[in-house]
Amino acid sequence: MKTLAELAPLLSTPQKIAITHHFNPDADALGASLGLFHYLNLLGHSCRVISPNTIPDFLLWMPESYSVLIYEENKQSVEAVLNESTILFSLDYNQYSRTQSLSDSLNSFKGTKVLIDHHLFPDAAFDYGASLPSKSSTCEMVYDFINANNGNGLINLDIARCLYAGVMTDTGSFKFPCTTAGVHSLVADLMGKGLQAAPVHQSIFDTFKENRLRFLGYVLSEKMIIDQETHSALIPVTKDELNRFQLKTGDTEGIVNYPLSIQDIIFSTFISERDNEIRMSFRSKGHFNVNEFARTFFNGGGHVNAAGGRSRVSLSDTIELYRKAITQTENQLKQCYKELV
Ligand SMILES: [Mn+2]
Repeated sequence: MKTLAELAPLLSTPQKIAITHHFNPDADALGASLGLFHYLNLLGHSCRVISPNTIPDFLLWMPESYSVLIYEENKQSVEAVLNESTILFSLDYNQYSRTQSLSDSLNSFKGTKVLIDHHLFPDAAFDYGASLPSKSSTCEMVYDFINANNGNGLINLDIARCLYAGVMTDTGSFKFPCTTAGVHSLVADLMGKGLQAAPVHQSIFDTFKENRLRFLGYVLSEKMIIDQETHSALIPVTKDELNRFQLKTGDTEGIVNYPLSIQDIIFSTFISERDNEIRMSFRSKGHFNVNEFARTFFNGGGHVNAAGGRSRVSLSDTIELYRKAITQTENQLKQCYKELV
């Protein structure tokens, strides 16, 4: 894979560009896509953002989110855009399978394939790009890319708001260890260009419907299981409970983080029973590697402090597997706890 810097000559003439992100886009995936979209358009390229599936409501404020093509709703238009594009950007994911049903079309893309991502283990399919786990977010990498191309002067409020959203969410509002001095410099630079940070924060975090907050109250009060011995917490929820509170996709987002606000808890797991599978989210504080935990036990992965996984057995069997996994990692959990305090 060639570096992003080597892409510059190709971008010196107007190109048709398709920008994609992973299934179930979050603020980093969509923010990076639209931030790059606005920037490349300013350079005279003709761009389209393609999302594998629908964009959650709390991200629809992003400038031009309504122009994003949704593959699941508009397969023919997406195929047409991919056919006429010369460059394909993959943002916030590094394996085409992360786009689910879109992956076949991306795999057979004939033009130049570019990767900008911050996850581990990139696929060999990309011609140019980088996947840097040391970076807080894909939005930070898009910002770096713009700067490396001497484009900082082109960063307008639309770009600033999109990029800020991804950096803010992927750093847990600037509290995760990936919040480097560089991240704060980026924010200072964007604010220097007129970015209002508070409204971005509000549009993303203060958008709960009543049922969602009541569900949060219910699970924290009735479902959260704390194991002080291993410094871990588990929240399992059934399909019935999700239905009872009429939750929509994305409504359980963030619940996994709450147990980490308890003193001495360094590892948190959220398990939810969905239509065809059991979904799992993992979060940790300090050195406990949830990417490794998810990979080893639950066919998943992610980052050191945030990862996801899945299970094809029943909810109760999954909980049983989880308990076995905790037993196997107990010493590691205790060691990581000691290092933290
Ligand atoms: Mn990300």
